[in-house]
Amino acid sequence: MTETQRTFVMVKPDGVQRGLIGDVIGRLEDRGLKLVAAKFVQIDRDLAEEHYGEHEDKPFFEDLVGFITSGPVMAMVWEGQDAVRQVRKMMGATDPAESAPGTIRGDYGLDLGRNVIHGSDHEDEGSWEREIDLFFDEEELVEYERIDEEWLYE
Ligand code: DAT
Ligand code: MG
Repeated sequence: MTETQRTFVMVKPDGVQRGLIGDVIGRLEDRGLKLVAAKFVQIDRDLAEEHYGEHEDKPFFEDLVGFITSGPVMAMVWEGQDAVRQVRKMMGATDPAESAPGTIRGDYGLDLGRNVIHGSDHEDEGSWEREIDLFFDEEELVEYERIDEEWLYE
């Protein structure tokens, strides 16, 4: 059986301003993923630079940090079978122009710099733990069972 995982997901400032928090949460809930933590916050520069540390040498780093700190974000942790990869699939490609219709970015974005959602990288082993730790304390991660869990998993 594929392992149960936790992944860090964030509705970015454009998604918040455009009223897409509910839709994003709804899609993840409908898929069967379980919300285990959520925080509505405005990220400061230090946190943004740390979160996007892997991109610090890229030419777009300054714009990226400026954008992610420009307004509140909805930071969350979601849990489920193969959650990291499955959320990435639901998000779509990094560039919304290349994202398939039906994905979050493919349905709501047009511009690479305004791509609505962040999700931990499934190819970057350990990135999800690092990102969850950056945004949440251990006691903020809630353990409970969804009432439909026995119908979601064989
Ligand atoms: P993802 O958000 O799909 O994990 P990433 O980690 O490669 O993509 O990049 C982080 C964010 O940086 C991405 O959501 C949008 C922005 N970005 C990535 N590549 C870019 C580029 N070539 N020009 C401008 N912004 C870029
Ligand atoms: Mg990434």
